[in-house]
Amino acid sequence: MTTFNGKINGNGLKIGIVVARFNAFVTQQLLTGAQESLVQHGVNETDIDVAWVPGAFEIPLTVQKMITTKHYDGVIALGAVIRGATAHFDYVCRGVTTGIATVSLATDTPIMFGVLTTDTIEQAMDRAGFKSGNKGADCAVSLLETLDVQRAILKADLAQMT
Ligand code: INI
Repeated sequence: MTTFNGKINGNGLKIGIVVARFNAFVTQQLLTGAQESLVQHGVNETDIDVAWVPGAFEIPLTVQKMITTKHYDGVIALGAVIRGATAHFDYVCRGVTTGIATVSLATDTPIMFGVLTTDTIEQAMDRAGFKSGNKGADCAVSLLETLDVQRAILKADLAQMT
């Protein structure tokens, strides 16, 4: 039996970040958290590219565009969808969640889901570094771990073939 574990090591990795401008007072905090955490774990600042989009609904297509360039090992998607009085919340949430999952599987590329979906502004701010952690920073660590565990699986597979 083999157990694969990923290490949190960003050396040599190129990372794309797609961030929604809607609720920017929250998403800017998520972005800062992600950038700081990536650099803290060894990613060069110059190897992190950021694309701003109008809202969370626009995230999946832009992530796909980034991945298509083949410049990035993985991508972090950041946004904040806050429930209002309309059903728009549900449509945007559904679009961004299924969109990101579809793009990740179709392109065989890790995409971290750093889109907050909350009932209130306070809940979103809490998760953006104001109280209970920063979802952007969490996504950075999750991405590095996911990339490393994939590397370990591929390495073991190659070793078996030789
Ligand atoms: N986009 C968000 O990122 N967060 C929201 O809370 C939000 N709400 O509530 O409407 C939102 N809407 C915009 C949407 O993502 C698209 O940008 C827009 O519909 C244009 O396609």
